[in-house]
Amino acid sequence: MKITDAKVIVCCPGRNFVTLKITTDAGISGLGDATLNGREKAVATYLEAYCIPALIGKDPRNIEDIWHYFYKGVYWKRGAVTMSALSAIDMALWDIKAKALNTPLYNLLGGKSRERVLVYAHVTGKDLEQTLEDVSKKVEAGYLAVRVQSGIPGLGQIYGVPKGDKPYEPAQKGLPQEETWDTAKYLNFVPKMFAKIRAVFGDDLHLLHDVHHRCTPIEAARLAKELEPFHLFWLEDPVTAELQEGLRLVRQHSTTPIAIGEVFNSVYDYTTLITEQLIDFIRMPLSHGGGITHLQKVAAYAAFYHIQTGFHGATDLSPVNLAASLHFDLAINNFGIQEYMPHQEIVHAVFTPNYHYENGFLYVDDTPGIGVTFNEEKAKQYPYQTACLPVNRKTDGTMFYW
Ligand code: CS2
Ligand code: MG
Repeated sequence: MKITDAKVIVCCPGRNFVTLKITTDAGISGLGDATLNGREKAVATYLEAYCIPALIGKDPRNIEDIWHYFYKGVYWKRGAVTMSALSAIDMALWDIKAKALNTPLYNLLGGKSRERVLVYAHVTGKDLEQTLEDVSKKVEAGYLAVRVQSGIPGLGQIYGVPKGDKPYEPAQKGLPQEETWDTAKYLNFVPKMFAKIRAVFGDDLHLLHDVHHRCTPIEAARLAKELEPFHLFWLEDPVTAELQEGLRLVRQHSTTPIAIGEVFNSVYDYTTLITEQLIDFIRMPLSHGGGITHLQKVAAYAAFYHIQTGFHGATDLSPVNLAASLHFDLAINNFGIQEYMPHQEIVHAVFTPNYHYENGFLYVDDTPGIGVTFNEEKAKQYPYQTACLPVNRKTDGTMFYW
């Protein structure tokens, strides 16, 4: 079998997505998600200029060799753009292989370890009252796990809180919008929020929270310690994790489980975190972390340190990534939970998913391959629109992490 063509389709059905389609001489094609929120054109250009020409003529069945061609063979290694491109190539090759063997992808990953995938929903609100209402809505919808983000008294627009009634999409058209932040106000509010949620909804609902990289290690240690009575399923990205050893300070002070890695793109981002058991869940998604080939290795490595998966699954990762993640989630033993932010209906005009939600779980069907179909004609109706993630300043004007 030979790769005869490959192309990148950038489209914007409600938000931007980058999709790689690889076609073979057997008439089988595969899809990969190359979306990197706010940096879509960078990944598309890298694929078109430097990857696709080298893909033509290769045997798509040699996934491991092609992975290393675009990893070891590239002098300037790693990084979000290059690894998102490699992830999409890898995803598309696994899609082709499974289709060629006429089997759903999970069968190539060890088969089913479970029949369904536990997911968590996003709960949000401009204030505590609205947030509690949204918890109720998600519980009524059958979710067993919810990630809770809320507006902070005294602060304006912050991460995780939609504007008005629009669905939450952090990337906005044009140049980055500015948000403001006050860690002291945040640290004073969040424990009170979870105390209230536990008081109203009891102990069984899995509660998660995303700090979104905004504490110093000692601030994160304080927060993790103060949240212990509420038994969170996880506290996500408590600190910006370029300094992996920073998590030692958090670990010393709290038993609140920690999840990290949605902004990571290779195993090397995790080595200290995993080997020193500083985390409990790996978040690095298939579409940014080197695809199935690399995440198989990282998830296996993590398993020996009692660490589970909890893949990123925000709406800025496409249905191709979500479906591939579900196959992976079904197969591995150390699965933890899957993030599930349902895409807007308009997205399904272009991407036809092969998964469905039911009572707190996602189910993927037995369509061969990853199982998502992509309508190229429809995609043309939604041209790319420049959109950037916000930037974030402390209330004193200091530039901070978003
Ligand atoms: C968030 C993401 O889902 C999450 O955990 O951290 O929504 C993140 O803000 C976006 O993916 C950024 O594009
Ligand atoms: Mg996050």
